[in-house]
Amino acid sequence: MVNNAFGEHSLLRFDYDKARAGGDVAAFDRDVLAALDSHGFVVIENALPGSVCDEVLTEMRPFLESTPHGLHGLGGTRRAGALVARSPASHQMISHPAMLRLMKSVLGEQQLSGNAVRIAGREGKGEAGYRYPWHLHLTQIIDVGPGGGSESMPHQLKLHKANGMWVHDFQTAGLDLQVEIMWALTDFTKDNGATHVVLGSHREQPRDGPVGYGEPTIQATMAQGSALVWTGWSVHGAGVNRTDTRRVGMNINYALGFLVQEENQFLACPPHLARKLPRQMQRIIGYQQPAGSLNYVAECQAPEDSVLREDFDVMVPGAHGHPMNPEIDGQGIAAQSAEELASLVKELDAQKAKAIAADDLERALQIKHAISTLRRASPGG
Ligand SMILES: O=C(O)CCC(=O)C(=O)O
Repeated sequence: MVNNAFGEHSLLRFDYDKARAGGDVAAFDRDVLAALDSHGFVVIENALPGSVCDEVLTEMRPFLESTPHGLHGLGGTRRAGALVARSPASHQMISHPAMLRLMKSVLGEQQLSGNAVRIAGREGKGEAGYRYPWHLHLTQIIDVGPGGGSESMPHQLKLHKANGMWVHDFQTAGLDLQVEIMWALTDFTKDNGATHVVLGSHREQPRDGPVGYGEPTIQATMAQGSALVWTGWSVHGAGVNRTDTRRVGMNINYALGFLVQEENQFLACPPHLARKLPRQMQRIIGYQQPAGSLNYVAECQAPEDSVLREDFDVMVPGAHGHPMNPEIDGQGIAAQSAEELASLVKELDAQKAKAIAADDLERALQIKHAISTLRRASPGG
């Protein structure tokens, strides 16, 4: 129990496995929603087996290990995205039935206190037809390594509310715009940097006020396979990792989905065509970051630093092309010498020739991109 400027609050925990085994998933859904409403955060324990988390870690390891810490000013963390494309195992988290039901309640039906759906002169909570569309907003591994968040490797993104990313001041709009879920891919402990939360901060008035940032935090410890859920108004931030192992979380966020392009320009003019356009036209059709982190790609890159580049392939580890600092980040995919680079390139060239012979041009193109990424990352490449 915590007593702070927002009243008495607790970080409540509900066990998904037990609820399923007991057959009372509807009560579980109600309890989770009520806890999120009252306290701004809730933990769902045993949401998935640890083995699924291990699979995601295995699928994402090449991408994480070829990504520097602090890329794009994100401090003592390594971040890698594009999970839908790169990690089939992550689909079990992204489309987890309990999470999707919760998104329907919080985003679609605006069921949290004080909010309501307002569509075409109708207003209400959850009645048939009164639902906002919502969709996946972000998939991002947040990997806090040993020393991450300490003075020598600070988190630039300290305590924050996710809704601050939109340019419009939504605090009086009476809307829940997004929900964030932090899946524990490894155990989250006090020592390894479990997320700090300010319970009740989602109810601050005005909603974007300063009080929440000065209140005491508690850390949301949880076991691998659990998930911490919070609203876009809830104050939170990563902790400091004082251990020698990595704390790996996976943010899966969902947001309201109606202010999108009526004609989807990214599909109507995909990257291989958009690349050839003048920069002004690329920006007009949406290949740009309108504000802050909005519209980033994979490892938090701007479109012009990723999909608009000729040699970018989201499936190639290290395709972001940003240099690693071997002391902090490890070697990544870089070769250690000109000889090693030559031998790796020779091997990849042979694989490319085989792919071409088998008429697998997509694979051949991917290998071509892997070669150019390897060259960029390696000394003398
Ligand atoms: O890694 C965490 O525990 C939360 C960090 C976070 O929300 C962020 O930096 O965007």
